[in-house]
Amino acid sequence: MTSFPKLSRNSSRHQGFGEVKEWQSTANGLQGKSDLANFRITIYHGGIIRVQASKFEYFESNPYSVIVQPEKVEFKLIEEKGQVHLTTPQVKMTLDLNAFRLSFFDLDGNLLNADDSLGISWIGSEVAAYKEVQKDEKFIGLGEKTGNLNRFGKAYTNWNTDYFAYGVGDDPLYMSIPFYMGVHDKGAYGIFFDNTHKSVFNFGASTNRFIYFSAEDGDMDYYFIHQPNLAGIISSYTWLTGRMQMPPKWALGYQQCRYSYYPDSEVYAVAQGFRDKKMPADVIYLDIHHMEAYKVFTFDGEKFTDPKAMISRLKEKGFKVVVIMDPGIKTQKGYLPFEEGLEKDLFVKYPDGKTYEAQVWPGWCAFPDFTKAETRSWWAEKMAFYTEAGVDGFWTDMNEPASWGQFTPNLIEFEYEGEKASHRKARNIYGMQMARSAQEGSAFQNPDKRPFVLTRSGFAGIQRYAAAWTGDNVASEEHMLAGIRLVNSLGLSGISFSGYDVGGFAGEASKSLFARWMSIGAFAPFYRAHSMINSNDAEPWAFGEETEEISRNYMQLRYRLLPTLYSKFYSSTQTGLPLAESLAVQYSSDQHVYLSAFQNQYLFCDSFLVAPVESTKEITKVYLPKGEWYYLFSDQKVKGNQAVYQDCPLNYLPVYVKGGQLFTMQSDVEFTGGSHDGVLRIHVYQGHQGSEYLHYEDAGEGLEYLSGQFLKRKISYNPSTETLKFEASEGNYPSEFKKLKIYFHGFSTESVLIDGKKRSFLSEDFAFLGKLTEFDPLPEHDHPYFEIKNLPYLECDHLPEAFEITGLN
Ligand code: NBV
Repeated sequence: MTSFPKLSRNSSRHQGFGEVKEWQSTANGLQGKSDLANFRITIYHGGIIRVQASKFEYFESNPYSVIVQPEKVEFKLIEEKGQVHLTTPQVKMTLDLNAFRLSFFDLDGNLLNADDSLGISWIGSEVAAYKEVQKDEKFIGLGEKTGNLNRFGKAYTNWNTDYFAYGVGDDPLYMSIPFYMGVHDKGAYGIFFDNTHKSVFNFGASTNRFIYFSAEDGDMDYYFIHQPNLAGIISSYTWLTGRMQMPPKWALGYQQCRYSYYPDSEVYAVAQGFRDKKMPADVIYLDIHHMEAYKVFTFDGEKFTDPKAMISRLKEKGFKVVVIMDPGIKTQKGYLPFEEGLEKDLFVKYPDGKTYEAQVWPGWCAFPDFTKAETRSWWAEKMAFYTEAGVDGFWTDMNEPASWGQFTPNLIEFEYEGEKASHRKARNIYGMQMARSAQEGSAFQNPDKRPFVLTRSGFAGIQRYAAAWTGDNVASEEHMLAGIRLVNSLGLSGISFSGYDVGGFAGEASKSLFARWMSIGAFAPFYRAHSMINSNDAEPWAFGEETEEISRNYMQLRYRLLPTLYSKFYSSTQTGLPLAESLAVQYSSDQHVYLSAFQNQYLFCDSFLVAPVESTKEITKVYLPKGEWYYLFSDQKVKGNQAVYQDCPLNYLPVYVKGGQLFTMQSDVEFTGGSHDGVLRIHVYQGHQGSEYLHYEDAGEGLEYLSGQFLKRKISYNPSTETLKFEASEGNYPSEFKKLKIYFHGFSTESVLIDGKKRSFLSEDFAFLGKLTEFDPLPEHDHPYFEIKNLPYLECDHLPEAFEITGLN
């Protein structure tokens, strides 16, 4: 197809796509052109249609985010009265030929999404798609964006930015995920705008006509996704952009960070602190002071005289070590990484070939061009420096990339997989490619181990390479809640493994704020406390006894829940669905979930409804969607579809369990690899809607699970047949749990049949959290304590064969 750029002297005016002058069907869609531009529509699978439009002959595409090719799909194309109708097994699309206007419908003819009459258009190089707003439409997602769950009325920019101590409404932050979902009465859909330039999503700020998304340059290139529900849309989005790989189990444990722990004696002391205080923990971080003059791939020889010995001593205590890696390479003669990078031509350059330099921690630095395969392999080789010392995980920071002045000149050049691109196109992808290099480096150095990478910056698809944290938050109540919304929003956007700096990075947390943050963090996919240089100590024992005991309680609860967490992480690697899931996913048509009073609530690991609340509140309102709910700590049963008042004393975070669900627990351990008592506790909750739970085990590290060394077993509770069914175990990994102890919550029967044989329940008093020591002699200051009295249970062997428990009512 030939079409040429239409250059105009007056490029600041809007140029519409114009009338489609010709079109043809293709193997998986159609393509055509107007006087101004070309378009191509490609069916990726029944529910995914890609829309591309360009003023140039070739369509540009992002080589980094989408990892699949279009599937073969049966479709119909008809031209009728100036419109082309495309029908796939899941969506109908109409293209208005006189103005290139697209509308998407479900197969029943319900309108899901339609272009405004301004359609796809340009202002100079800026390209935009203008869309109608449907009645009561909600807009959710867009990854690491502050603000409300429903983004209607606000505009957001995607431009990866280092933003120390950002405000809870500020934008943009470190990571860009140009994917959102629209939800309204007629259905839901997702749009992934696959353009790495600076982009804008305006959901109705300063206009009542439309919403739009636009990019400074590049093509219009978006994927329209339709599925019957939001979970299906998120799964489709992660089918396109990939899913998290199974992390090592230790990464699910508690992690302690500080800017910075040094020297080595302090690192030991902190690690030992956890063991002495009987607080389970798995990871300790080395922030930038581990380096000599902040130079990556060095250790400060005075602060860390023998890093290898230090790390091996920490390992004996059950700790893993994660080190920070910043991209900036000091431009110092004789510093090998700099010399090598220059010699091998691995750095970002000015267009005239000179090395681009900017200042960061080490002083003037060069920046590895991670959009170049050679640079990624070189970085992977360099990482031997850390892995040989025994380092287990990698933390990529400052990879927006950040530099003093925070204003990178746009003309600098990146390889962009051979295409060559300026900073305008490469910035948003840079951090993701650094995280990729870290993951590939970890795998290259330790081919038998699962990598763990934590990243600050990223773009769509980052979930394939790294976990994410929300950067430099502040020790305040509003930040604690804002972090939850950020994590929930990341989950809506394909990034399951994320968290925030518990306690707040900048500023000082009060005792109560820290305690509450530790409780909420126990219900975050990534659980790490971190704090800033020159601030007070912020380990969980640094805030006095009450905070210490509350923190310990929730850390222990997290570790006892590891069988659930690990199983749900596995499921998320298969489905792409979040571990911390905004209520909007399962209850998208319930208006309450979008209200500011309830928008922070989320389901954690499918079973737990967490209602985060400030530490200053004693009572809060919780919205319980339809169904039955149990207050976790007392088993009190509450009907759904209503808001309830819930006491929230500092030692009890409002958490409810959804009726009909089940989850698994183990006995206390010191760290994820520590030994437990070999009994898998299963908690089943009576409800009208049952559930299916996939129990998953493997060695926790290593890759043997990919060749059969796993154990998978479906456990399902069916209230209509009153059955709890254990399907036969699959896989070759022998269970760590030899016995089962099954707790029955909310059931009235006193006995059941196991494979037809009658078994009477035993019972015990059960508590999810320990009792706090009463430090205050006045009884009115006592902390509440909840115990579930006479909780019925049964014990049996954990045999791999299928069996059934019946008579559950
Ligand atoms: O490496 C120091 C910090 C780090 O602790 C923090 O988590 C990052 O977000 N880093 C930013 C650079 C300086 C922050 C003031």
